[in-house]
Amino acid sequence: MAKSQALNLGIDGLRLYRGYLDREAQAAMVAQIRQVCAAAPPFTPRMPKSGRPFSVRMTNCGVLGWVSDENGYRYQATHPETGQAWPPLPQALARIWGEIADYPCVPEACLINFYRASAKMGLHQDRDERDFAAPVVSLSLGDSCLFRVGGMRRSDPTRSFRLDSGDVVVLGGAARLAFHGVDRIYPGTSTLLTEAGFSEAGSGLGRPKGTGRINLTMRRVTTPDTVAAEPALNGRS
Ligand SMILES: O=C(O)CCC(=O)C(=O)O
Repeated sequence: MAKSQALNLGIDGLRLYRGYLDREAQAAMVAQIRQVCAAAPPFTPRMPKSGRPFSVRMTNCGVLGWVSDENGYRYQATHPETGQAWPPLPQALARIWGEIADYPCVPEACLINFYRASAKMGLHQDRDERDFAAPVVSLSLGDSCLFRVGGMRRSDPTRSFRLDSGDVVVLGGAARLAFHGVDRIYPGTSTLLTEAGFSEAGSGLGRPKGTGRINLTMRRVTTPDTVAAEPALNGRS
């Protein structure tokens, strides 16, 4: 696995690790995501109240998964369509968290977003978790995107930068509740998903087969009652 130094972009609490995963590790991660999709098929989330569909498709792994529909945003232990428990968090993802989250407990949820060429994600805060002391750790795979991040208020000034396949972003500390989103995908900027044979049918990604972007965000949802009872994952020991 490639490791890289965190870049300081001048946003307190935001760390960007360019090329955190090398190509081989990215391909191995895509293979793991395919297995997650086989057990927990991607679904189209809907906006609370209006029921308007998101442009991204989603699934989850971990003990909890994030879902959205007419009843609101929430974490739940089961897939909204199959009713089955989410598949476990792959060890390779838990390892990344352990190496850079600087938090003593395992992530409980990993939301997996599938972006086809035209998909985007509007500015939002990740605030459905109870424990904001834990960061959100996000891995990009496949086509590059333009990522935007602002402050604690939607109206705060924002900055945009490109995220490429293998990059990892940590939103922690002062940036934990920063508004952020994805303005656009740059189609055809990566061959990762094509070469990994990622199936369009499973992922909901756009044509040609395998293009698009996958984003994984690991989150701690609940506040740990007894930190000592949790397996420590800090890779820096
Ligand atoms: O796709 C990304 O890079 C961001 C995803 C995101 O903001 C989210 O899942 O809350």
